[in-house]
Amino acid sequence: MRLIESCALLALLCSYALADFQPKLAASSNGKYYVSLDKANFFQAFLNCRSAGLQLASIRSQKEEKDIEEAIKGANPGVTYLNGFWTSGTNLANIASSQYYWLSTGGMAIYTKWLAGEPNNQLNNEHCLEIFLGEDKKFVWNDSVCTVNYRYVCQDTI
Ligand SMILES: [Ca+2]
Repeated sequence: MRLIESCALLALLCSYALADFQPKLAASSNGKYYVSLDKANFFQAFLNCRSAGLQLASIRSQKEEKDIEEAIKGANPGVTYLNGFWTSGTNLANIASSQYYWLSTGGMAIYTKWLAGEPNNQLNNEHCLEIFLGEDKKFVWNDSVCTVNYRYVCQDTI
């Protein structure tokens, strides 16, 4: 096989291999957010977003919160009570603190939308931030167990 054919074959194989690692994502109407169709734990969600050239989402303002809520609703017309989605929020760098940081940006979570009573670090085992649809059909935040599988939201720019 000539060199050029080898390279072409390698590129083809690589593109298939990469395709196998692409998470299933639904793009939001504004093209900024990608809502997963699969579930993964917090760490795998972070890797899945990166493997798609994206970042696990961060929510730094009311505007970003609203945009992410719209993206989730848009990707999930049937989204129901308690459906949770991972963001990049975590306090794993210092679990003694209830201050959360966005792993994708390194920034402190200043804007917040915690459900009343959260983050509660239940059983001293909740260190990752999910956004979920609350009982009153409004999205709120909760600290949850990082190894639980949830859907997740990626974003294309920070
Ligand atoms: Ca909690």
